[in-house]
Amino acid sequence: MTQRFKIWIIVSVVLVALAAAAAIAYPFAKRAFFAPRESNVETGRTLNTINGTTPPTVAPVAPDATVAPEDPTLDGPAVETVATNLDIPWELAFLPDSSGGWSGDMLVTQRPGQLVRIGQDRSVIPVEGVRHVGEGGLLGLALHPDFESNGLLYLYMTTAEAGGLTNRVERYRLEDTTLSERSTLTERTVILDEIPGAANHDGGRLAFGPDKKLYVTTGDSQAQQLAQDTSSLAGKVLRLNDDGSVPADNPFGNAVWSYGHRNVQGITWDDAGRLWVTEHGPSGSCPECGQDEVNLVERGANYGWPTITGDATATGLRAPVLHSGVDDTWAPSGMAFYSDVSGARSLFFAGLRGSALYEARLDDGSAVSSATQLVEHFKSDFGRLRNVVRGPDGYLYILTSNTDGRGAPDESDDKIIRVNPRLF
Ligand SMILES: [Ca+2]
Repeated sequence: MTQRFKIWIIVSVVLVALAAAAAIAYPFAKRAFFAPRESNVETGRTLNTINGTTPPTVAPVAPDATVAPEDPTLDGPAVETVATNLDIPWELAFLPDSSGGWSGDMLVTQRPGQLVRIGQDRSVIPVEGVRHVGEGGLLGLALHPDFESNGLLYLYMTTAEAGGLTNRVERYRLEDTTLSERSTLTERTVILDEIPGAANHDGGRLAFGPDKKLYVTTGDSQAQQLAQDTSSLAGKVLRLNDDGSVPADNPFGNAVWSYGHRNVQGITWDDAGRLWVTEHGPSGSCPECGQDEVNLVERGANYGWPTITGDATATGLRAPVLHSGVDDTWAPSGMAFYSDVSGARSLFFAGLRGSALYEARLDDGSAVSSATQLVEHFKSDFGRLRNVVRGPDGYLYILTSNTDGRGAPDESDDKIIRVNPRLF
C-alpha cells in the first residue's frame, strides 16, 4: 500500500465520519433554533370555551389556495423585521410573482390614505377621498382572485362626502408590473357605498372567500341597534359579487350575509371552507367590558349584538366560539388561518390592546371542531398588533399599530415583522 493511498483512505474515513456527525446533529440544532423563547411565548391557557351547542355548519368548499401553501421551505429566521416606518398600516397583500410578470411586492394600506408598495424600493400611491378620523380611514385591501390577469384590487375607506362619515368599497386597476415605474391606480369604481360610519366602529376588512365572493366586514357605527337591522349595512358581514352586485343566494336580498356584529375587523376561512371572524367586544365600564369574540359565521345568522354578550344565550342568537371574558381585552383585528404538513391547524389573530398575536388551535380531525385553546405569542414584545397575514412563502406577517394614537411607537414603528410559524 503506497503512502499516498494510505492518506487517501484516512481522509475518506474522516470525511465520512464528519458527514455522519452533521446528519445526526442537524435535527437537534434545527429544533434548538426554532424552540419557542420563554420571553416571547406564554404557555397555553384554556379560555372560556363557549358554545355548548354544536357549531353551525356550512357546506365545505375548496379552500383558498393562497392561504395554505403546499410545501413551504420555512428555513428562514424565526423573527425578522421586513419593513419599518410605516404610518398606521392596516392591510397587507402580496402581488403575484415574476412567473406572471409581477414583482411579488407587498402592498400595504396606511390608514391616513396611502397605498404603499414595498419591494426593492418603496413607492406611495395616495388614495383620493379618504377621511382619516378616529378608527376610520383607508382600511381594507383585497386582490381579485384573478388579479394576476386583470390587476383588479379593492379598497375599503371612510369618507365624508355625504356630510357625515360613511364607508365604502372601491375597485381599481393597478397599473405597472415593473419596479422601475411608479404604480398607479386607474379605473376607480365605487362598488358599495353608504355603509354607516362613525369616528369608531367602522369595521373595514375585505377578503375574497373560497366561493370567489367579496366579503366585507362592518361595524355598528356607534349605533348599536343598526346591528340587528338586516336592512342596514352596519354591524354586518357583507357578501358581494366582484362587481358589487348582490349574489342571488344572499339571505336577505341585499349585501348582508350575517348580522348582530359590533365591530368586525378580522376574517378568514379554514381548510374546511368555514368562515371565521374576530369582533371587538364592548368597551367602557365593566362588567360589560372586554368580551371580544371569535365567531364561526353562518349564512343569515344573528351574532347577538347588542342583545347578548359573552356567555349569555338567547333563542335565535349565536354565541361566540371563544370570547375574552370581562377580565381581558384582546381588541382583535386581522385574522389568518394556518395549517401545515404536520397537521397543525390554527386561527391566528392580532391584538391591539392585548398587544399579542393570539393563536386559537383547532381540534384535530373533527368535521365540526371548535377552538378550545388560546395561546398568546409575543405578548408586549412589539406593542399593538393590527393584522396577521399568511404570505405566499408560508410565513406569517404581522403588522404593528403603534402610530395609531393609542400606542407608544419607537423610532422605527410601524413595522411589518415576518414570523416563521415553526417557532410555535
Ligand atoms: Ca356576539
